[in-house]
Amino acid sequence: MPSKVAIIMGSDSDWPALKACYDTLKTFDIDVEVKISSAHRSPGETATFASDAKNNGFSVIICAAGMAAHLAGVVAAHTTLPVIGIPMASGALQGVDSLLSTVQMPPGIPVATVGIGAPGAKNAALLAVQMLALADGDLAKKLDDHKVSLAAGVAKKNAQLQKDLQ
Ligand code: RP5
Repeated sequence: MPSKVAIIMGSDSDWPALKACYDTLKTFDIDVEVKISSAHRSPGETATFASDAKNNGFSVIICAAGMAAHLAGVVAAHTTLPVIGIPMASGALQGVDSLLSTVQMPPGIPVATVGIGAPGAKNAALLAVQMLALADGDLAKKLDDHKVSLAAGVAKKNAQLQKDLQ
């Protein structure tokens, strides 16, 4: 069965920061489903999605939520699939609240928590790809190429800096 990744967000207000996650997964040609489902506002729907995710062909679930962010934790409570949590920078505390809510899981229910907002969203996608690449040689090769392109980008910027400084 082909690998599929779910991106779940607590609100449509999370989408602008989360799009980096979707775009990165698409760069690697990953089959992605995106959904709005809230641990607080639609708890039944969220629990059902998480409980059925494995049977529905998902391999990894990425959850993004802000404020008192319980989405990743609730999803992780209902599945044995790996869950990646992205704290969103919404509300008065701009993501510090959601970071602590997402990362401080009790022993037994892990959530792999990335950084706040769009940078974390991009890393969540890459982490999911790295998980899938454990069983997919073509994907592993794409990740190697990605690392090479990162290094090439730094080298190019450094060359420009040295030129500017002359
Ligand atoms: C969380 O509350 C959502 O994930 C969002 O980050 C935050 C605010 O939601 P809205 O009031 O914008 O819908 O559940």
